[in-house]
Amino acid sequence: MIDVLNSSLEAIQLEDKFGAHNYHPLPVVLSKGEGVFLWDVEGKKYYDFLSAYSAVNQGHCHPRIIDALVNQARELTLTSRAFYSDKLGLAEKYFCDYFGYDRALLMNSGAEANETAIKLARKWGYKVKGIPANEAVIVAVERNFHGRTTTVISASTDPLARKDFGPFMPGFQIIPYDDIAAMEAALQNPNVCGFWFEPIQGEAGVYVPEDGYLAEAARICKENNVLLMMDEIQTGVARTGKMLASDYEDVHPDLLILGKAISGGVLPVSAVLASDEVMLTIQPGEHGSTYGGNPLACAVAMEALQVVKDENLTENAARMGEIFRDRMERLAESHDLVKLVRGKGLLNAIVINDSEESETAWNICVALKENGLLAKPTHGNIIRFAPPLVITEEQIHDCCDIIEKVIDKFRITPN
Ligand code: IF1
Repeated sequence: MIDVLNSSLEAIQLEDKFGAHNYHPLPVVLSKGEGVFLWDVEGKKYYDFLSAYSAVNQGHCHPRIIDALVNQARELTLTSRAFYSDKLGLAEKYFCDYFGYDRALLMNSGAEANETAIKLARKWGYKVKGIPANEAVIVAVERNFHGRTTTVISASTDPLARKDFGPFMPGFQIIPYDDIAAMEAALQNPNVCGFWFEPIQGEAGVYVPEDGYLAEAARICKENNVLLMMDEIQTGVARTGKMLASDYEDVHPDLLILGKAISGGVLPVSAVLASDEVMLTIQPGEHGSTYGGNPLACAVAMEALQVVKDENLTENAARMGEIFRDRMERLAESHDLVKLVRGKGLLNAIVINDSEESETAWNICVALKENGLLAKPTHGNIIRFAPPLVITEEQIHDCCDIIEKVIDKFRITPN
């Protein structure tokens, strides 16, 4: 018997009583989404400025994507890869044509796509580069976020992501982000098979590297016969004002790692794209997943990506992002509570002028919620702002008005 919830409070109490406490959500219970808007159980309307961490770039419940889901769901949802389906080949070709690669391997979560990329880089390292067995090294960067599985967190530098989850997977070397000299040095090691990073570090607080970093990273990888493994799970699919953040510097990653918005927030789809040389190092039976590349995921992903092109979401993200950062920069000039704004396209964050340990960013987000805008702090005192890319100029100004009104009235409560 499926119970119906009568209030937000009841929903929170149920999760508190029956669920794992692996999150600390903002106190709001959502029951409906459409475009840039969300509604809570009591019917209050909000602007969504998180987009489910950039998974809902096309806007909530996009009609074309929902239709693709429903139509396919009525035909065939899952066969497993033990048999062929009539959708996987079409989706693989669609992905390859869309992003310019030879081959695609579809998985489910972003963490799984990163795990797949690690396995591909290692396999290529042994079979093509000739690295001695079990000696392959993948170089990653400080403050990375690539998911929550135990191999992925083995490369994390975040104590919260690692504490009491050891022992960890060997074979990772960590260097500073946005540091070319450190990368030149690390990739001299002939056992390095991959350099693995995000073109903009989302979770860390929307850290945008110096211009030229992506191009330099690609040059150094090429010179050292190392695979460039780019995690575009959060920055991809038009979020930063280009289809991929890599496009800002015309970089073509050897391993392109995608997730989140490739399925428009409808169901989990992730993918790794690569050349024949890299992808064909994996033989039948060496990798897989029950739901990976299922017909439903394929139908939804093709429509979700087509919507991005048909609705010019890349251009809109670039234009709306300019307007947003301009208004936040003016806010930072007039309020010492806001230190700075940074980001590209519609992946932005403001840094609050208070200690990392303070509750200020959280309290500002609670006040924003009360004023009809949903956002959430990331590490410490940084608030990420990432609305769906379908947001209009009028709506972005409306949201900036809300943010300014909240910051204007906000007073830091003394500890
Ligand atoms: C959480 C963060 C964002 C990602 C990048 C891989 C993954 C993610 C660049 C893994 C996922 C999500 C996970 C979610 C919160 C959110 C998040 F705060 F955790 F880091 F967006 F910044 N690469 N990010 O951003 O993809 O397995 O989740 O599908 O775990 O709390 P996933």
